[in-house]
Amino acid sequence: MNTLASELYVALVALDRPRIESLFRQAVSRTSPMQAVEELMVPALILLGEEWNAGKVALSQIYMSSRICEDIVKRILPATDAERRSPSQLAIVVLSDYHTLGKRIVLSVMRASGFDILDYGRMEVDELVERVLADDVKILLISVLMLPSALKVKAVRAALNARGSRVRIAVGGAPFLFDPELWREVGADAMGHSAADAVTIIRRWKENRP
Ligand code: B12
Repeated sequence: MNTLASELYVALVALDRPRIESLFRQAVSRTSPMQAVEELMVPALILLGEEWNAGKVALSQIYMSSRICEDIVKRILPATDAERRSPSQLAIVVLSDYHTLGKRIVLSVMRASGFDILDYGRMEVDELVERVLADDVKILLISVLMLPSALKVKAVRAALNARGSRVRIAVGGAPFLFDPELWREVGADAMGHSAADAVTIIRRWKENRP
């Protein structure tokens, strides 16, 4: 897997779509689609972000390579069906920023694990609060990758508390990985490092464990 990961990184930097697809297929044949995403794609994208920080790759390369990854994820992980008929007490959202890949992966894994979950797409604080109240959501998953967006979770929590909602909030994404105490500071009830963590947290809460 390690060799595949470094080859994938090189292919992503070169925006070599056929090579990316073929490396990804090899990984899937060795493990599972989800493991290939978590163990191959996510680390490669994080490394790209670090290289961008260090001025070694351009934002356009990150943009294009993440679009290619998003296409692959769309094809290999279970489709997201926003129009579910039965009411759900679970919802997921990207708060404020435009980094959507993490949410897509978490959503796919949740649905693949049998959870009926509403997909709110991308929302700002006020709209999110209204939707949570209108849908009577009991568990809200928030994905963010920018620090300013992470800090807005505080406003979501405060507005929901003020309106009497007892929704439980789980958060995930880069700012919470960079600062392990941030999730508590913004008033979330849990933080997950991966899509698999989202499933563990929700199972725990559904069984009324803290
Ligand atoms: C790809 C990428 C982009 C793409 C996004 C494409 C897309 N459709 O998503 C593009 C090029 C558009 C982009 C733009 C920008 N980006 Co950007 N981007 C990244 C990068 C390299 C990878 C993100 C990614 O897709 N990772 C893969 C996904 C699958 O991982 P993930 O989201 O973390 O999700 C996983 C876990 O965190 C977890 N998870 C996620 N959500 C949740 C939720 C719950 C409840 C749970 C339990 C788990 C969970 O499960 C997922 C699967 O494992 C990161 C680097 C990094 N370290 O994250 C920078 C990064 C997030 N970007 C950054 C910045 C600054 C920007 C820009 C401002 C750049 C600019 N100057 O314009 C813009 C802003 C866009 C905006 N307003 O939102 C910074 C943010 C810094 C900060 N602290 O705020 C980062 C951290 C780069 C860096 N090191 O500086 N970016």
